[in-house]
Amino acid sequence: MDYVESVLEELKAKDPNEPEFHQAATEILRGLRPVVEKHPEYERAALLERFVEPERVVMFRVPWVDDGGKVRVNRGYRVQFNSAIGPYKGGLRFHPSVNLSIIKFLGLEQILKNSLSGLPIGGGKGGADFDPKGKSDGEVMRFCQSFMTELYRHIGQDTDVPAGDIGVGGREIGYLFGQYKRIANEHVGVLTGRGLSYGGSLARTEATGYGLVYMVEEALKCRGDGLKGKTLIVSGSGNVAIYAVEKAQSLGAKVVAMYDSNGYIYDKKGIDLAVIKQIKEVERGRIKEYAERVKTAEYHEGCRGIWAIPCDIALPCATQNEIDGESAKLLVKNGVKLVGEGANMPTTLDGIAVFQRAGVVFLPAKAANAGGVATSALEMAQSSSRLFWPFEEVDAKLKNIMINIYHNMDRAAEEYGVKGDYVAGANIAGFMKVASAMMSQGIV
Ligand code: NDP
Ligand code: 2IT
Repeated sequence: MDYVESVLEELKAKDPNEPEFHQAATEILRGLRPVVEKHPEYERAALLERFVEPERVVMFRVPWVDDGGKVRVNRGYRVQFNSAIGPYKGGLRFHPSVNLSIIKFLGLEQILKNSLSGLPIGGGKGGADFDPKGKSDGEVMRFCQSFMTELYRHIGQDTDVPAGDIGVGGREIGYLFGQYKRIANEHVGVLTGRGLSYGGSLARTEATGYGLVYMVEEALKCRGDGLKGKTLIVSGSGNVAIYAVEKAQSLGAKVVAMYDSNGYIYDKKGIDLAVIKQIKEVERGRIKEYAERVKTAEYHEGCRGIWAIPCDIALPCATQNEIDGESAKLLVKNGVKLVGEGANMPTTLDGIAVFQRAGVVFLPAKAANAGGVATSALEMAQSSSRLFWPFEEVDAKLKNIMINIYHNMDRAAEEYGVKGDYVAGANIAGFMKVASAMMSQGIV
């Protein structure tokens, strides 16, 4: 058994109940095989064993009182995975499915994503098995305050800087920041994705979706093509999905389908994003309501059916494992040419293999959705310098970062003999900097 497989075996034996973490580690480590073959010193330094072991894991009780006076208890997490190249950085996810396996897979991905961004940020991730859906603002606030009452002692602007993810948007970041400031007595950039009136950066809200589309446009441009006239499916209807649709439409693409966790809408005339924003950002409603308001649209219960709709480009922007091998085969059969991952690990290992065998251009999450965290790092820079940059300046930096990531992963894939395999390319390009920093810092 080679070095990569033996590390994977050991990891699965140590934590057998972490399937999402195993999946992410398998994708990453197998992509790194050409690197460890070229660098035998990495094995001598047990670099991969150290890379897959978080520097620190914090799990904590989050008690709060609901509107009916009932005491509720959730479980909170922060995985401080790797600080070789900068302070831990990564989002917080509030969703009932959250567990240690999910936070560890997200944290591992985050290390390489943050490295790819070219900015000095390490990898971390956190969250809770709390469901903000159906909760009042007061309940969400009390939950966030309780969560931060424990988390504050583990984070700091130079230590660990959380942000949003699924279920954590502007409202939650506001409540979390308010509680941090109250306890720590400092107004600093300890969280990103803050509101514009208290230290946030312009373009952070749009950054992940816009960044994804900037990379898609660059990949198409390098093939003598562009988004204009293309038909897209964008899954999800949250922060990432909405701003991916906005940018894709502004570049002349037609988005025909989106979903939330209950079902999908299909609007062959092209989705009216203003209606989606009203339902999702203002009313916190369900996507079903779109079909009640827009006559050309159909609504279907369940999510999977979305991948049977013919499209040129698919942008999965909801959650992990939304495209499995079967859905990937359907997309390929219906002519998909490019898949760009807005969500983290939205495609299963089987699904990735289907796309790659079919010659579909596959832009993996850690590269394609890095625009969010990259812009978070720009928010940190603005906080430290106590300045605000105009929208156009942040957006131009974001675009430049996404184009650079695309070419770095493309080059890395070619250099290591796997041209066009961006899964391996992104893993290699992201890992080289982390590996170099870890090797320089001794056995830590
Ligand atoms: P939001 O909470 O804003 O939106 C999530 C969307 O995905 C909602 O439409 C939600 O539907 C849907 N969704 C969530 N879980 C499921 C599920 N199990 N099945 C079907 N649909 C589901 O989150 P974001 O847009 O911020 O995040 C989306 C993805 O992008 C995640 O994978 C996240 O990790 C990733 N990401 C986010 C970044 C950011 O800056 N926010 C940066 C990089 C990656 P419903 O409302 O019904 O639950
Ligand atoms: O997955 C991600 O990159 C995010 N949720 C954003 C993290 C961040 O720190 O902005």
